Amino acid sequence: MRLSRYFLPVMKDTPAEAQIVSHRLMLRAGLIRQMSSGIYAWLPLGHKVLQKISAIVSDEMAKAGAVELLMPTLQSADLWRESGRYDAYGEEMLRITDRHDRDMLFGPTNEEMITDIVRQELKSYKDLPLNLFHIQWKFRDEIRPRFGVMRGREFLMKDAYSFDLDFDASRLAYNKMFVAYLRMFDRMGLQAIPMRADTGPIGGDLSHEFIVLADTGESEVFLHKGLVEEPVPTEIDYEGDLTSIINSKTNRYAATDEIHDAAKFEAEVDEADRVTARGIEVGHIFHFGTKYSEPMNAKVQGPNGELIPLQMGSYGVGISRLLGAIVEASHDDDGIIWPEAVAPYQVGLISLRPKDETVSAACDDAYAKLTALGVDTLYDDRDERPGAKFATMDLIGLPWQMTIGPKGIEKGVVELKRRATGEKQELPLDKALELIAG
Ligand code: 5CA
Repeated sequence: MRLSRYFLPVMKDTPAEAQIVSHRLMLRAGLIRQMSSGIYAWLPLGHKVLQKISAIVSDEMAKAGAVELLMPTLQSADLWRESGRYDAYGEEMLRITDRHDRDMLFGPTNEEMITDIVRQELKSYKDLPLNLFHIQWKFRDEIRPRFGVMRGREFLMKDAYSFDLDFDASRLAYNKMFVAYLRMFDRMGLQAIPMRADTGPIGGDLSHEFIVLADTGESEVFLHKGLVEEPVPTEIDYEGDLTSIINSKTNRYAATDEIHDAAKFEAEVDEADRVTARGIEVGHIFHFGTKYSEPMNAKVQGPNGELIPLQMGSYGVGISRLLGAIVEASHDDDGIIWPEAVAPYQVGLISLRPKDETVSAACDDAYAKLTALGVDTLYDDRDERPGAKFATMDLIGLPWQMTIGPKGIEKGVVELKRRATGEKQELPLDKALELIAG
């Protein structure tokens, strides 16, 4: 992509309304703009990261056996009356009336809707297990939207829903999602620590939050130091035994402030191993059995012909919140440092003299070669001062910067900079391409 034809409105100054670094950097780097309180437009660069994150989430869901669909944002209030949550959900639900005076709502989550879809189609235990997920915008009329996309009113969520015949099968579905979450956050360059949590308005008997440690996190967390260092397996056999992976991630003390037990923490964890920190909840998984299937009459025929209510769980990831969490976890004074897997472009190509024909020809050549190698490149071909170009590239945080100017061309080299370390080297173009593509 040529920057001269792109839409990247960066800001030099720190926006006054932003209290935390990720919000400031997301505004400054031209990822988002606020349209009203807690509602954001995703500008091209931000939109691209959103898509990268969504693709990783979808991929890990598919590997764990979940199947993607897409449900609407608007829902009928009647479904929520069936489950009993229409009144219980309270002020956070945005209620809408259509022209026929029918009560609608902008979905804050989809347990009722997916239960409705499934109860109409599933007849027999032979149709199980089933796990369906979608990535769709949600609306929650948060009393205090803040920290940019971290606590928005409109936000993008991945929500998966599992359906099983009995408790054991349902726990297996929960475990698969648990492990898939470890993988997906790890692929995004994040260390997300699972913690037992309160089930809140979703309900149920078991839930875990996945928390990224960051000073600006909204929740306080307490955990054993060893959990931070626990590695995530690179490949997972979902047909194999997942309990050892889960145990290694849960057999030491870890709790959010909601269910923290100070006496237990002190008894179980040596003082030297105690971590008290702040964290961002990037995912939350729930096992709630028949909480929705009973009242909504979602049943299948069991092996002996009897009708059995479905055992369910739901599994959420805050996709738009993840951008904020990743920026909190990965930035420096100059701007964002995108982990490779979620970076909007892999390389920023900087032309030092776009008006010089030789330099332009060399840059166009490098751009064509990068593109041919499948390397997504943002090519700064604008007629701007080099200083401003470098500052923009550092701000938007692409993993590599390749700079081409008249001096380098004379020497037969380009300059390659690694954004994460600041390390620079001069080398011939073909060597630089090898390094980037390898
Ligand atoms: N139905 C369940 C799971 S599918 C559910 O809604 N869970 S949740 O309420 O915990 O939300 C799932 C994830 O969405 C959270 O872990 C969080 O990462 C994200 N999220 C929740 N509220 C917001 C918000 N206001 N702004 C941005 N992300 C949010």
